Amino acid sequence: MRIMVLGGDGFCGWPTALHLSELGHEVLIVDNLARRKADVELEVQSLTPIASLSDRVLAWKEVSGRTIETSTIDVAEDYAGLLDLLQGWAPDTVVHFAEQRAAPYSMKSSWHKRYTVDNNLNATHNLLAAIVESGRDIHVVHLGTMGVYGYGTAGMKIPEGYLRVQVDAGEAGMVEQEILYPANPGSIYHMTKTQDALFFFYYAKNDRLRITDLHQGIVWGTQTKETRRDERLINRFDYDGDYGTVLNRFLMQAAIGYPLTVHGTGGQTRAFIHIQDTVRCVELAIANPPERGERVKILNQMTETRRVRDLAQMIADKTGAEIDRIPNPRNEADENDLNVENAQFLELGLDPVTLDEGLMEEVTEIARRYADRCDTRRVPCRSYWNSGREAGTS
Ligand code: NAD
Ligand code: USQ
Repeated sequence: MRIMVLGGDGFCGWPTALHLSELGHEVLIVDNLARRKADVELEVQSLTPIASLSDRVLAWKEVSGRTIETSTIDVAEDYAGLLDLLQGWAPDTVVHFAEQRAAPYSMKSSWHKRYTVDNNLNATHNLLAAIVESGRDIHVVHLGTMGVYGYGTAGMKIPEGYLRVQVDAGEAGMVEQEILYPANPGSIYHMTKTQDALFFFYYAKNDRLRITDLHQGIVWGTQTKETRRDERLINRFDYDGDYGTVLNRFLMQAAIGYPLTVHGTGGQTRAFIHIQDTVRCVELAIANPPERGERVKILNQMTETRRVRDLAQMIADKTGAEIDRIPNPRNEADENDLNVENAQFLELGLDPVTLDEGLMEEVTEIARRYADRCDTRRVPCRSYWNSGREAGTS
């Protein structure tokens, strides 16, 4: 298959591009390197020393004999360039990772809010409009987020995208319907993903585009089977207060002797998935597209749920790390239970990697190896959800 990976230089996109190439697909990475530029803006760098995109693909050629092509266009701004690629390179599938993905980054200032909205909505909408204009039957596999649902329910499992509801239709009695699960974003970033879901709903209905939306939990780990093959293929590792995600941050903090930064009570429960399972899930989603005319296929891409304070305690017990409870910069529920349906990927053959399987050790080992690259001034989260959170009054 010919597969374009939008955002293929990023944390999830790079290992996915390698995995798809290893499976024998033709791969084209499209990435405007915005993520590397954000590191410059934030005066931080990936904990792991990542090679440039051109060195990465050269190294992959040396190691595997396979070619990955690249293009550095901005898919949110260069509509004509994107259309040219869809028509000229002619992909069967486009995997879409090309969005600004950090909730704290999206909340830093009005500029960051506007950039996140402009970038994410235009990237997604340009892709959909360009596929229609190209006239090609291209399957879109998009990386969405568990955060489109919010993190609480009326007590049931969060279903995969659609909610069965009964509405009172008066004389017609109770009518059953399936609706898109109500959106409940917790940041500007998450809000863009709920808007993406509406774009998909519309284009699947109006233009019969084949679209799969993967509502992914927090990705942890750094290496996959392919990125381990050569130092120049190493994946990025974000540890800073904007882009670092909770489990990788805690593992890295423990490795360098920095107290674990639990926000608030740590009662927040979230869904998690290891990066090796991310690439496997994308493989499975590509192999199992919806039919033309079918509604958007939505799968929950996560393998387990954990409470933040339990993660911190588990890591503290293993490593002796201290736990630091800090005022929560985010406006989010102090405590929530989370129960998520993920039957579709299990039925497709996903054999989940879980936290108990030794891969936490690998993250710790990587964090220790590159500890000298860590700037501890960049560890605290300094992005506040609102003025009350900043002042510590709400
Ligand atoms: P990332 O920031 O590491 O990668 C995104 C890539 O997209 C970057 O390389 C960036 O340069 C590129 N990009 C952004 N805007 C672009 C544009 N306009 N044109 C071309 N390229 C552009 O993020 P990631 O962690 O790899 O996440 C990838 C996707 O997966 C995101 O959409 C994110 O919402 C989703 N996701 C990530 C996680 C996670 O824990 N990392 C969890 C759930 C969902
Ligand atoms: N948290 C801490 N301490 C920290 C960092 C985070 O307690 O040092 C808490 C946060 O307050 C939050 C939870 O941990 O309650 C998760 O935060 P996170 O930064 O790990 O994850 P999040 O902001 O939700 O975003 C990440 C990815 C995003 C993806 C999302 C999936 O950056 O791209 O969409 O996970 S999900 O969370 O399932 O919506």
